[in-house]
Amino acid sequence: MRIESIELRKIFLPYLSPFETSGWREQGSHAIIVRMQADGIVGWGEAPVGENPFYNEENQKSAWSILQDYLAPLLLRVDLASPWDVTPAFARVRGNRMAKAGLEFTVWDLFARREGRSLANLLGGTRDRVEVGVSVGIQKDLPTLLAVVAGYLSEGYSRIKLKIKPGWDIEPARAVRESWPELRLQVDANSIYRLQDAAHLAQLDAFNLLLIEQPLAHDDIFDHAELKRSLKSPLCLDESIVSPDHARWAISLQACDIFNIKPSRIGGLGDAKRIHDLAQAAGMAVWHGGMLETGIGRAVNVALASLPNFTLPGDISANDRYFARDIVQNPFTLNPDSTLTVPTGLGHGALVDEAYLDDITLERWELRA
Ligand code: SMG
Ligand code: MG
Repeated sequence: MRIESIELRKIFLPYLSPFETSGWREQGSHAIIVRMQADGIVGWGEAPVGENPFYNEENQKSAWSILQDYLAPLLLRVDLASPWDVTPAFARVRGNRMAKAGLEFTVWDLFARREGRSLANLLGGTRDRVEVGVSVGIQKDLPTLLAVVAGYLSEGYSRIKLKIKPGWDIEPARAVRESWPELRLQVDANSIYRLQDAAHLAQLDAFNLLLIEQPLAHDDIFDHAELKRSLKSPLCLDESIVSPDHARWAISLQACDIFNIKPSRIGGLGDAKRIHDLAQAAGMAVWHGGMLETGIGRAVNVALASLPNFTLPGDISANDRYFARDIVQNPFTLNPDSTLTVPTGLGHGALVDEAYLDDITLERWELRA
């Protein structure tokens, strides 16, 4: 397959409410949306970069320039035998994995459409529904947090993740656990703690958590291995696992019990599937994370989460948890059993609302072969 054109758009799509983590607060999606044409087919993808380089090193401006100056021109020069050829074609460009993923997802969508298959089917998905939960940002006080959690539970979500930071960790976890003794509950620190906080973090063991996600540095594996020995709660890595090699190192060092897999963080679906397979072979569970994607990235995530070793609920909530209006005509809705239905149509299945996408586009750029 030769890609004939690549169109990029910078967007701003406001969230229903700001999302706050241990290190930043964002008001909306600053993703880059990708549209490609090949063999008379149109494919769509998303690089779910943020406004600022606070989750990883990338942001909307950096991804915009790396895509235009390097990745899009490289992709137009390759004859693709399969979507697996994209990642090696980008190997000379270090890092910048979300920018790479935006293009790689789109190529998977094109191949799936050309073969008349769904993306989930092409990836080897085995489920028709995926279990999901909600990631709840840091709130102004405990009563507000309990009201927000109660709201999501009443919508039918059966697993809650709390964002934590020093001063907003033990008490929020305790308050939610006391209110809902049976709730599937987990926490995510986004790299705010250090190894010397081990005794403090061990207090979270009292709350029967599914997991504690990424307490230590974004690029650490070594200290997490030591921290894990002092925690009873399962330890999960997110930011630290950016490639199959990182996954292999973490497994070998016994640095965690569980991986959060986000194909955007990993540079694409190919390497995300490799990590899924490595974890499965090592007897380690994985679950699907989220980057508050628009309906396009969300459809990609749902397809990947249909693979067999995704055995814990994903941070892949229904579109209406994020946006008053999304840029797709077929948003996911939550099933009563806290699942989303895996699309069975062509490609990832998101039907882009191009008129609304135009409305929220800040800048457009196109490259033709
Ligand atoms: O997509 O529902 C979602 C958000 C899930 O908490 C979530 N993601 O570290 O796992 C994580 C965070 C990163 C969000 S960055 C804006
Ligand atoms: Mg995380």
